[in-house]
Amino acid sequence: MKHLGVTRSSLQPSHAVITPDTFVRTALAEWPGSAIVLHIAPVMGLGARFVQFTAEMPPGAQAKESVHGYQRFVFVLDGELEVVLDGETRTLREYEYVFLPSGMTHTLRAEAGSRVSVFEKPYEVAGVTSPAVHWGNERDNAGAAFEGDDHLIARKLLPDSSEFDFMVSTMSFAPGASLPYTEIHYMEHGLLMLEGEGLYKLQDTYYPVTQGDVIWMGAYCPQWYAALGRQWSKYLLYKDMNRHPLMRGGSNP
Ligand code: UGY
Ligand code: MN
Repeated sequence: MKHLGVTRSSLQPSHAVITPDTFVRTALAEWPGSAIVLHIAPVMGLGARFVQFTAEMPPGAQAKESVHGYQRFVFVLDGELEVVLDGETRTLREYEYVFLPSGMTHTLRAEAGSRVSVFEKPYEVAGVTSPAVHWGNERDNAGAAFEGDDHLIARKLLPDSSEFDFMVSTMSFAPGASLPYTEIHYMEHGLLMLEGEGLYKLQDTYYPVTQGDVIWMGAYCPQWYAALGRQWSKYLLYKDMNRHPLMRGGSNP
């Protein structure tokens, strides 16, 4: 839909839909040689408190931990990513991931051309133990029926523990399945459509969405999704969790 500037991308005060035809590749110092598509960031001016980006890494490209000490969640979309930590090296392939806590020294190295989805966030201290490194494979996670609907499977990719100040999940919908009701909650979301297509209702607008699209949903943005097409659809979903809302939004004492 490049013709005459037409696009499905739309930025609104409570949400944003960002489609691949509008992606701009840029660079980050911590990711030399990789093309970075920075989808969601506080500089949008809409209130986002985290960063979501896709790193397109040519073979051999490397990345280091954030010099600012941000927590990092890295999910491999395709390719092969070697992760080197203190005394531990693992190679992650499609749909495998790692959570790297604040300040954890590490190197990420693309062993083949790779695309990775990354979420970063400053850790919010809350009088609980800080989280440790966590590895996983989305495909090994059986998940659970969401609110009793076995045509809608939620897979939590991190432990459901208050040590973590965010959760990343996948939500899988059979064609025709939908969220059971319009959700309104104080947590925000970052979303990447991994598979399939459907209709996302955000605030008062229904958006057709498909594989590769990104969505930001701000706090309290009314949200509902229904899957269309002939195959299951699946999205990767970031959500801030387990922290008091008065400690949010940059107004910490
Ligand atoms: O749990 C959630 O917040 C999730 N169901 N939201 C969403 O899919 N938009
Ligand atoms: Mn939600």
